[in-house]
Amino acid sequence: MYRKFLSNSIVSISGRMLILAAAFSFLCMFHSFAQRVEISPVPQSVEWGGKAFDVSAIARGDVHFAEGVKGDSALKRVDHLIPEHKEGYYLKITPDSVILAGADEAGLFYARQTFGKIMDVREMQEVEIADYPFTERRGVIEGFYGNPWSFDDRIAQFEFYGKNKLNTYVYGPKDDPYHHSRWYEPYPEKEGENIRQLVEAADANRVKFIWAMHPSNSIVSEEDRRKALEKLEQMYSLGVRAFAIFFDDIDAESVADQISYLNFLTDEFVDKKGDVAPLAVCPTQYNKAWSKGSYLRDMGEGLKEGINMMWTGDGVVDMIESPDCEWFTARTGRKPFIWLNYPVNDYGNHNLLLGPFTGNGRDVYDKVSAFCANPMQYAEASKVALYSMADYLWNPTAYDAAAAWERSMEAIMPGHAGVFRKFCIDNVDVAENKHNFRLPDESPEFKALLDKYGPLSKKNAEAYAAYFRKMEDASKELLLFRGNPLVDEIREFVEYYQLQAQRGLLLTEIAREKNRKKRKALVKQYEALTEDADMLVSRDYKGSIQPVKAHTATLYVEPFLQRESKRKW
Ligand code: 14T
Repeated sequence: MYRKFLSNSIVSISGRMLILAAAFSFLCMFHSFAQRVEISPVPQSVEWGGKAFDVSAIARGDVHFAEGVKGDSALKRVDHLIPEHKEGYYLKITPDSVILAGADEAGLFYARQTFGKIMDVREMQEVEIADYPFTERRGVIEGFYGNPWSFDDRIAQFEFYGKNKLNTYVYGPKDDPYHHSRWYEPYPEKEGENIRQLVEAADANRVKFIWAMHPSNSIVSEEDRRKALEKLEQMYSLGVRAFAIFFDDIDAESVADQISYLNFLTDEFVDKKGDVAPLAVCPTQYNKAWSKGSYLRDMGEGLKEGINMMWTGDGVVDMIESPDCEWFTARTGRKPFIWLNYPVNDYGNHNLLLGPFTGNGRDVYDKVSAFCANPMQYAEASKVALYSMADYLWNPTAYDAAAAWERSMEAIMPGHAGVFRKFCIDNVDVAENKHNFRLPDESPEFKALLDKYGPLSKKNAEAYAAYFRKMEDASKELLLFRGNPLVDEIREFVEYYQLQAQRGLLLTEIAREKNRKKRKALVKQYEALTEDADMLVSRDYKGSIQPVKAHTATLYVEPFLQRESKRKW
């Protein structure tokens, strides 16, 4: 609407008038932009208009609301505008009305999510949105080794998934004994009750809760199968209506036994219940590098229709491109249920993975049956990657990794995006690991300093010091937060980062200190801080599966500190 005005006015006038018109339209533009909100995932189509109404108009009852799903009589006039896509919606705000029209119930839910975001500002703008997801099943697979997420972590996640239009959650933390090592034991009363509440919270956010069981090789005997049915029955009684079976990370697998087990559970449980979704399975050969013989073909051929097979891509930790999916589908006759091993860090858990979400193809959305990310045991910190992934899966053609990453900062640390961003930019890479998976875009500004100045000297010390001061400022501000779930979760990492900044500052002082004795004293201080940093341990509480030494900025900053501190000062 606004664009039209701008082009009309420019054609009809010229010279000085043009400048005036340009200035006027610039002001208008500024005004209208100020009230726009950034909607994430980025909708398929958005047309902003002029001012609609003040939020208080809603409370006064001055705004007419029409909400519903396709077919509802109240939505007759906009019926043809609702996208013909599952989970799609049409949303329109005019000066006196709001229309929220879903293609289905999920679509209406997402229309409300988008509207909730638009309501963030006091003065709302006219807008017309037609939106729907490209990828049908989008979400998270809690499938890592180490401390499982807590109940509160998961509740917060589901709310986050609702907001970011993710619709799937797979429960399969390796270190929940009732999932893996003692899969055959029923959840005790309290843990069971927690699952029930989680399923409810997932439902309330339109998230499908898939509970996974990892029976390893105990799948053949009559007793094993009876126990499996009993366990699934318990989970059903707690509200679970979708299940997965994991066979990853075991040896001596028998594909025939696995097939017969899954088909047995389908006949004896899924089909008998009638309201349970088809099973999903994580095969033992879950990536291309590990696949050999006829395993995948056999499984694809032998499994009952509708059973989805999980797949991590060309390797265990690898981004997904459409040829990877095609390779899989050619063998199994099924679209892969992607298990993306990012931002999981259980194979390199000293590092947090807080960089942009990149590397997956824009054209995989219709070549997968689902796309789920395995996150870090740090649930809040995982939101950095998950926010962007949600955007990528919803609207891959418009996906801009850098822009999504920037937006995520404000969504995750409202009001403090800048300091959190500083911490994130220095925590991208996962350091050396057995999968040879590296993320080279860490600390780009520090890298630029290294390229420009090389080793520390009296002359360049100030340039390096400026960088370390920014690190220190960011860590100080973050550490002030108490009771913030994100900062509390990663506190030891932020403390390490602060000490790292201070170590860097000490080195720059050393480089500038003329007095040898004073230099020696500063080196002592440096060593003391390094010892303090080495003692920082995350997940160091009673009952922790495994404590984790916290490291930060390991790609360029830490190696620089270690190199420089070893010089003869
Ligand atoms: F099932 C799979 F798709 C999968 O990825 N399984 C595990 C998973 O639980 C873990 O979080 C992930 C990342 O470390 O990798 C798989 O676990 C492994 C992978 C290995 F290559 C465990 C040991 C390995 F040597």
